[in-house]
Amino acid sequence: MNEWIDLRSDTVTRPTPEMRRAMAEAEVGDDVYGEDPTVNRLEERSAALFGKEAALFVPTGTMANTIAIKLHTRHGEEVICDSRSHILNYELSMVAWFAGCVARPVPTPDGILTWDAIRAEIRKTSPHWAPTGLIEIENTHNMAGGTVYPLGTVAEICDHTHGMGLKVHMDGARVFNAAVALGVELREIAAPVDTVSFCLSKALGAPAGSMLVGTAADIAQGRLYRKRLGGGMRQSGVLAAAGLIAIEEHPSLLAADHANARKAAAALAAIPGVSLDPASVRTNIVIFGVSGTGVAAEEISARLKARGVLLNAISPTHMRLVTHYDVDASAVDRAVALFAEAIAV
Ligand code: TLP
Repeated sequence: MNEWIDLRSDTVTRPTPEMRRAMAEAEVGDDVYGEDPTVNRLEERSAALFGKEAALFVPTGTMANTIAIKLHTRHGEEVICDSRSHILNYELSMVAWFAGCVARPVPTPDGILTWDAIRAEIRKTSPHWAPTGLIEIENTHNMAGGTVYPLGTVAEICDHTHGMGLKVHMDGARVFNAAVALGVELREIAAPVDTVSFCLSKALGAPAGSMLVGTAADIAQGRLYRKRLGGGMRQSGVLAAAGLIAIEEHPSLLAADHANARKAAAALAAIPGVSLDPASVRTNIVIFGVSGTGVAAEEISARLKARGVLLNAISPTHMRLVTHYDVDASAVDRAVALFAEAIAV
C-alpha cells in the first residue's frame, strides 16, 4: 500500500502516529447524551476557531451539508449553487432526498459564484416557480480546481442574501486550505455566512469526521437531524481525538501541499497535449485537460496505475491531482514524470 503514489484525493491520508496515540488514549462518554468530553472539546474548539456559537461533530461532509441544507430550507424550495458543486453532483441528491428541495445550478468559469450570477436566479413564490430557499457556496471549490472565494465576494453575496431574508451555507470541506491561500483567519471567512461545514478527514488528515458550525439554535436542531440520519455515534471521542489534532496541528502542513500542487501544475502544463493554467492553482487540487494527448483520461489513469501512481479521471477528457501530507515533493515529481511516460506509449 505504501509504495503507491496516491494522488486521487486528500481523503486517502492515514492517521499519523500522534493521532493514533491520541485515539487510543481518548477520554470518552456517550455523545448522544452529550457526555463525550473529547467530542465536546472538538465542538467547542471548532466553534471558537470559526467565531460561531456552536459546532456539531458528524461522520461525513455529506452529512454536514445535508443537515445545513435541511436547517435553512423548507420542502419545495430551490437551493442555488454552482453547477459543479459537490452538493449537486456527489451527494446522491441529498438536497432532494432529505430536504425535499431542488438544486438550481449556476454555471461559473471557476466555481466562484458572484452576487450578480445569483441575483439572476433568485425566485419568489409564484404559481409556477419554486421559491429560492438557500444559497450554497463551496470554498475551496473542488471540481473547479481548489479555487478560493475572495472575502469580498462572500460578503457581497451574504449582504444581499440576508437582506432578502435568505441564508447562506458554505461547504468548506477544504476551508482550511482557503484560509492558508488567503492568509486570513477562519473566522474572517466564516463571519458573513450562516453555517460552514468542514472536513477533518480531507486535507487535515483525520481518519473520519466533519463539523458543522453555526448558531446555537441551528446546531441544537442539527443535532436532531444528525440522529435522524443515523449519525449519533456514542463513544466518538476516539475519532474526535484525531480531529482535534487535525484542526490544531495540521493546518500548518497545508502550505507544503499547496506548493507541491503548484509544482505539479507547472510540470504538467509543460507536457505537450496537457491543458492547464498553472496560475489558477491556489490550493491542493489540480484539474487538467488531457484531450490534446490523444489518450482518454481513463486510459491514462489505468496506465499510471500500472506504474504505481493513482490519479483519477473526472471525465473522459479531464483528470484531478490532489496533494496531501502522505505525498512529498519528490513523489509528486516522480508522478509527473510517470505521467509523461504513460501518455507517450
Ligand atoms: N469530496 C471527495 C469526493 O466525494 C469527490 C473528494 O475526493 O474530493 N464537500 C466537498 C467540497 C467535497 O470535496 C467532499 C468530498 C464532500 C463535501 C463530502 O465529504 P464526505 O466524503 O466526507 O461525505
